[in-house]
Amino acid sequence: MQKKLGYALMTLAFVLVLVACGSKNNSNGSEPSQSLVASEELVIKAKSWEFDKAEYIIPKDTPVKITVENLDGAHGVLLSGADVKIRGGKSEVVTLAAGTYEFRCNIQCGAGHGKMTAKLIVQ
Ligand SMILES: [Cu+2]
Repeated sequence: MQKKLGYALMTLAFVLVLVACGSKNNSNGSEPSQSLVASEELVIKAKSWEFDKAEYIIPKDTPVKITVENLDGAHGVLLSGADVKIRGGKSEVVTLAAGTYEFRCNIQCGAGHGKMTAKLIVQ
């Protein structure tokens, strides 16, 4: 009788140890970090020698990911009135105050380089 009780207690202790260890696994509830995620996105397409639009519109005071895509040649965007420079093939997250920003190609890309201007309207 004594032996049986002892065995039962041993078994119970063993089960408790297993349960305690098993419950450790579910404690990694870490959420993905959200560092400067742009809520809006703008793609400016550049080719020789123009941008795909004369005017681009983005919301003010909002992080916007601006991507400059080269359709042909190598171009870039230099925004006047803001410290923003984006090379073709690259993206930049910018937050701008309301206003109209002129921009131009900032890479010497050939004969029509001087014509490569457009506007970014932030409103
Ligand atoms: Cu150019």
